[in-house]
Amino acid sequence: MGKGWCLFFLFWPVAAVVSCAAAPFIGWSFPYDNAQAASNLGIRIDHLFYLILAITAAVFIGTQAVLVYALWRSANNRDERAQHTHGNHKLELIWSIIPGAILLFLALYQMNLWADFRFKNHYPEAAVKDPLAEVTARQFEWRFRYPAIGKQLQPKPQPDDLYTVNELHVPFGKPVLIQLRSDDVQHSFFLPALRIKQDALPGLQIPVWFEANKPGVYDLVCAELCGWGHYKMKAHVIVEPEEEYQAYLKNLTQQQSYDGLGQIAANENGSESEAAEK
Ligand SMILES: [Cu+2]
Repeated sequence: MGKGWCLFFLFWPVAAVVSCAAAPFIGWSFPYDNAQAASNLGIRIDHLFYLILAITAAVFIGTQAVLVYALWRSANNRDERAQHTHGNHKLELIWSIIPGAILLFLALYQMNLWADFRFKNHYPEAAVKDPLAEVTARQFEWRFRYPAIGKQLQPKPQPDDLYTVNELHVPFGKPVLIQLRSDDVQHSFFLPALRIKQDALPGLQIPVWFEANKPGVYDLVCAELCGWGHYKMKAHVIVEPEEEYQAYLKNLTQQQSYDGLGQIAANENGSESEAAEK
């Protein structure tokens, strides 16, 4: 193999490493502000991702360097013959034990995060006691049901529940829990900016908790191919301070109980927060 080919095979791993290293600076990395997750769990998940990325990057760079070295050496010395060996007990032990140890380390290292994320007995108590809303995925939209102000979310819909479609308001700085359901087929509740993803399964009510740590408007998308309209199953999650969230609920209550006569009672906070959204 000529030196040109050596350079060709050197170019691709270098291009891969450079583009990965540059990704966060040119917006190719995780979504939103400097690729930083908008939830506390999300930041921990990202740390885990970067740890695994660092380990795989070290292995990738090491193996590619050896490969290019071997190519370069054979290009320089055409007479040198490769040595054929068959089976090396020591080498096989080494390349079984090292990856095994790394996998074991990762498995143990991520256990706390996984438990905090997925085990119901690790969920924050306050959020479990007073769920924020019920989220129902259906072909092809997201429906949200909040309890009336001052009341708790009931498993069955109540006459004074508040409803919205494709817009979920969430206070930031405190853990919240939603009850996730599906009306028809399998969907997936995916908040990329918060690194939250949970399948919604017909017949099941699945609790999902998260703590948003930055105000903002974030995408909520369906991450499970659920039919022809899957692509348009997009909603927004508006993360805002607690007061604004309460004002929003107040406004929603007024709109929903409006009987069509006269004007909707003035609610300065509510109309203000609504205006701010637009
Ligand atoms: Cu879908």
